[in-house]
This record gives sequence, C-alpha cells and structure tokens, in this order.
Amino acid sequence: MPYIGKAPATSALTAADLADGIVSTNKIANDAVVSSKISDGTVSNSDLANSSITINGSPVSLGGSVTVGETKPTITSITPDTIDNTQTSIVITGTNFVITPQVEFINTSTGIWYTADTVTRDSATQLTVNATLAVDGNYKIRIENPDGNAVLSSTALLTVSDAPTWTTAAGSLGSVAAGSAGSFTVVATSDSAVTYSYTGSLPGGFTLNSSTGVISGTESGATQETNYNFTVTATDAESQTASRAFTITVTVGINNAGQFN
Ligand SMILES: [Ca+2]
Repeated sequence: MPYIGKAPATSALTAADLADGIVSTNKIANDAVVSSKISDGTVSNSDLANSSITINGSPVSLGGSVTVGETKPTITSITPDTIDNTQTSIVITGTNFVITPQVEFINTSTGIWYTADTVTRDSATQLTVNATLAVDGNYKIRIENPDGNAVLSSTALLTVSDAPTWTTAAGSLGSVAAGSAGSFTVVATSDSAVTYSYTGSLPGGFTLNSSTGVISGTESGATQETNYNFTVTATDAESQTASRAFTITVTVGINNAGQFN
C-alpha cells in the first residue's frame, strides 16, 4: 500500500512496499546504493537496467562471460630480409610493440633460437634490431612484449647467407691495343651462382658476359691512350652483392698517335 499522510515505519521497506509511481528513480540518489549493500545473488542480470557494458568502444553483454582480448604484437615486414654472418641492422615493422620487446630468431632447420644483439623500439610499429647470426639458414622471428604477449612468424622471414667475395684483385686488368681483340676475366664466388653486371665505361667494342665474367671484344674508337674505369657487381642467388672497381687501358701506338710531316 502507498504511504499516505503519516511518517513511515522504522522497519525496512520491502519490494512489495514500493508501489509503482510513488518511488521514482529520480528520488534515489546516485550514491544511495553502494556495492557493500548488495548481497551476492540479490541483483541478477535482469535487474540491471543496462545489460551491457562498453569495453574499448564495443558493447559487451553482462549476460555471459567477458573475455578481454590481449594485445599481441604483429610482424608486417623486415628489411633487409637477407643478411650475411656479420652483425646487421634490421628494421622490423608491425604493430603493438611495447618498450622494449625481446626479439629472437629461430633457425627453421635446427630449431635453435638466437637472441638479437640489441633491440630499439622506434615506435609501436617499428623496431630496429642488430643481429649476428653465424649459421646460414632460414629464420622465423619471435617478438615478445614485456607483458608476455608474443608473436612468432608462421614462416621464415630472414635468410642468412654468404655474400659473394671477389677473387680478382681490384684495379688494372691489363691493356689492349687500339683496334685489337682482347679478353679479360673477373671472378667472384659465393654460396650460390653468381652473375655479373657493371657500371661505368668499358673500352669501345667490349662487352661483359654476365654469366662468365669475361670482358672481351675488339677495341674500336680510341684515338689516344685511355683508361676505362668501371665497377663490376657480382650478385648471387640470394640477391647478395659485392662490387669491385677495375680498369682496362687502351694503348695507342706511336704510328697512330699523330701525323708526322
Ligand atoms: Ca648467398
């Protein structure tokens, strides 16, 4: 029954005492109900006006269990993706990098893990890592944030392989007389097949064989002694390179040097 004209009894009100419309929500101060007044089990989900709460912008129903997602790092790319056995700086891009992650390299053949020499967290999306990997092979990458959330790449992202090394000494390969045929060979080796390319100037009429490293032809065009300078780049199957500068001299005989009157 609604209260009319008389002070309420000092005994506690029950739900049945509250007639619709007599006690409205605006009569209940926000601080009237504290958690210590709510006995376990007294308030059910259906008693709550709002049946969901918002986590990270998304409504989450209170009717069931709530799973709060962990923020794990991800890997998007690494540069370079092929290195040799010397210490190399590698830039890793991804997401959710937290100061400062641990970075490891897992050899896919042996399963052995190697820890990065140094890790710099440039931003939440970029790491710069120094790595020294003495064993050639293919490596997966694992990144673990300080909170334990981690990512292991599903495939090998890094190749460790030897770069080409030059056999032929830098500098002069020799000379060829103007108008004459000549042949020179440059040699580099690696752990896979090597091809050759060059920048700079070869003597007129000369070409570089990209497979064999032979530089040959029949000279044309020189009217005075000329040093032809060029740089040959050896590239192996892993696209690893080594470059070396060479010179071929075209000589011009005295009879070709000028006109005697
Ligand atoms: Ca190689």
